[in-house]
Amino acid sequence: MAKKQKNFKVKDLSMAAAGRKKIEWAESRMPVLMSLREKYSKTKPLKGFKIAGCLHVTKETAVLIETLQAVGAKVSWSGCNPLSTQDDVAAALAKNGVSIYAWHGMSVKEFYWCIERTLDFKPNLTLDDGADLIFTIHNKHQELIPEVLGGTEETTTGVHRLRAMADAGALRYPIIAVNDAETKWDFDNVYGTGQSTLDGILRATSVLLAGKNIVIAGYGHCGRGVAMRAQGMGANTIITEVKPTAALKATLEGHRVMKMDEAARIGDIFITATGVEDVLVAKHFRVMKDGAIVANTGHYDCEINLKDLEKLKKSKKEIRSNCEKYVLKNNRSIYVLAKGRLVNLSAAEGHPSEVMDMSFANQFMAQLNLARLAKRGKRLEVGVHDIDPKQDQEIARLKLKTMGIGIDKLTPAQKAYILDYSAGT
Ligand code: 9W1
Repeated sequence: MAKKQKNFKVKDLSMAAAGRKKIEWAESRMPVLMSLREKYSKTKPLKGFKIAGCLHVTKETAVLIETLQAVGAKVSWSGCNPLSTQDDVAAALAKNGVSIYAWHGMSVKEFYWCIERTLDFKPNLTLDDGADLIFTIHNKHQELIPEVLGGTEETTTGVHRLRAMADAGALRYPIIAVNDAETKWDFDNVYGTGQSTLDGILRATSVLLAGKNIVIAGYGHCGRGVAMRAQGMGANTIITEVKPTAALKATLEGHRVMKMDEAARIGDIFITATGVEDVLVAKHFRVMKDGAIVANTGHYDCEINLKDLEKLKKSKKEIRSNCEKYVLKNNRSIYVLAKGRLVNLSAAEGHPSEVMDMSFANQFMAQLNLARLAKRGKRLEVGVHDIDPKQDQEIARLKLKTMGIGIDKLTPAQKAYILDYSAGT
């Protein structure tokens, strides 16, 4: 008798029970996605569809995957970052029949091997975070393209690259840009990063935030979220910026704004959230107070120039997990969290499940829309499409409902008033 081929590869299947507990916890915090699961598991609108996904294998992603399965889809999956896979979650998914290829710490070669394995069942829908799956299909497996009805993309970076690809005429199947939903990017960046960054700093240090001078470099969505939460914890927030309108906004939202050269002297905790390199360099480290803590929550790990700090140091040691103490030649100490990498991912658990609930509800609905069109014999035009704005509002409405919050409706008279241009003043 032929041996049944194993259709997954994970670190250790015996971790499945621990992973299952994490997934159960996430389910209890993701009511929108769970309500969509319940609603559509009766009609199973994804029956007959094969979805290949490439997205961080986390407890939240597991809730998305099992929702897709519950409404009839066959699913294969790989992680979109070699370091973001939670091995226990991957084990739980493998045990539950997902063709999953993901383990923490894989090599780049293994990363692409995993993506290819998720294509073995010839998917008709793709779900991406960073577009690697779409790129692999376009570059190495063009024979699959006629079968693919469309794909969805989770991130800003992925959407940028896909738009460039579409402009160059190289994109060959339609994509829905999940990132551009307001219930995705706005909530991820502001409330997701805001809380998880402070969470990471607290797990790595357990310091009191109240009364501290917390310097936040960058007042984009992420910086604004971090500043808002730090303020709420009783910190004295200081913002550094290069953009006049952002600096003005920060000022009017109750933060002090100053140059980094000045802030470096008075900060107790520094958090970079700019997206550019060399925000904190030698001249800043030299003047920092003894005991200053520095952390990064921007996408790249070059915002804090650790090479400069290495040159200034007398000694270095890990004093807590994710916390390294540098003693400088001037005898002052500076503590660097998570080696300058994203502190919210390294020292905490990424965005809270409640935030991922909305992002993944958008993913789910976008996949459903692609399938619905296909069943009517239609397909979106090849190109990058926005999320339906009605869907965006619907997800926000569902989220409010799960929180027990009711909102008002415009009366017909109010609607008419808005559209009336004859009244003037
Ligand atoms: N995405 N489920 C690490 C997350 C890595 C990660 C990354 C998230 C989620 C930013 C997506 C060690 C979760 C994710 C836990 C974790 C992301 C990179 C999520 C936040 C983004 C490069 N980017 N994200 N939860 N790793 O939180 O899917 O713990």
